[in-house]
Amino acid sequence: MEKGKDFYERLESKGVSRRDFMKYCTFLTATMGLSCSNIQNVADAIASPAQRPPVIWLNLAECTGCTESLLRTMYPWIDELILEILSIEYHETIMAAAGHQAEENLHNAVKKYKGKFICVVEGAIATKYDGAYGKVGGKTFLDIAKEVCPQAAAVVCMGTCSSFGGIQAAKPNPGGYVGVGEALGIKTLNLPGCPPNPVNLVGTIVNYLLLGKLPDMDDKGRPLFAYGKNIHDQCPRRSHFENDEFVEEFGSEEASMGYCLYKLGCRGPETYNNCPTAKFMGGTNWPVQAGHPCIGCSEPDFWDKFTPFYEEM
Ligand code: FSX
Ligand code: SF4
Ligand code: F3S
Repeated sequence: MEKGKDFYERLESKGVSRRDFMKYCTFLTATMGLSCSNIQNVADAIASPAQRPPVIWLNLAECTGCTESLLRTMYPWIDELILEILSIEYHETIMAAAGHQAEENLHNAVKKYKGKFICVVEGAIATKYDGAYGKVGGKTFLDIAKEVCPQAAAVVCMGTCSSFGGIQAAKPNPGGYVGVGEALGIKTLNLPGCPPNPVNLVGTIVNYLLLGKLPDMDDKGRPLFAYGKNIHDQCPRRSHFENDEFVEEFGSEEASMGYCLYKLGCRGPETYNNCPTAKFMGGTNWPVQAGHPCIGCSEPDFWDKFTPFYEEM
């Protein structure tokens, strides 16, 4: 039987052609830094995964922008894709259960998939006053994370808040908010960005499905395929104050999109992320292309380190 036949039929019933899906896989393969000979492997890993890793998704102190960015991309079928490759056992924002039933679901999922599930965390954790600054269902975020994260096969932090504390950790930070790794003293894979780019979560998961391990990371726990270069080194606006190499590399259309925003406070030179190549909304645009300086939203402590925004560094 053709690999993933049901999957393609389901996509087609949503108006997504196989061609659209392969275009997405080509984009994903390039984003993951793999050669194009892997496109079919990437497509197979999504269409007919050998295993669907169970996922428990926690929402702690955050604005839910991370889930929004995941579910509201230009691809109306990305939710389908995510649900195809992952087996989401618990997700506070998208599940139907509430109250005691939700608590029970979480407890049961942790017990059933102990040592096997991926824990995706959105949001920071309050550490002062026994974590009293952040609670859900009568339990502190700190206690929930302590209960769930150490039982996981891997902890993936989605967004700057869970990775490094984010806006909750900005001065004066009365609740003592920090990222998950720091709060629990564990190693996490971090996908910072406020919000992060969903393609980097999909890339991380596909890497796990293809190779059975998490991607290589830098000293801040960020996957190198996405955070290995700074924004400035990949920015087409550089062509206006540097050299013509960018015109050659990106083409004259990209290179003519406007002047450098450094004097308007762009933090691209100090920010590591793949926004210029992965872009947002299904690859259509990213802040600097839209005319807004990069505010460094994926860097640790960016609210303290990079404010006031719109002022030259
Ligand atoms: Fe933080 Fe995410 Fe910014 Fe918001 O969950 S990274 S405030 S986009 O929602 O955590
Ligand atoms: Fe660098 Fe920002 Fe200028 Fe782009 S707009 S070249 S990232 S300083
Ligand atoms: Fe954030 Fe800068 Fe990218 S503000 S979204 S890291 S361009």
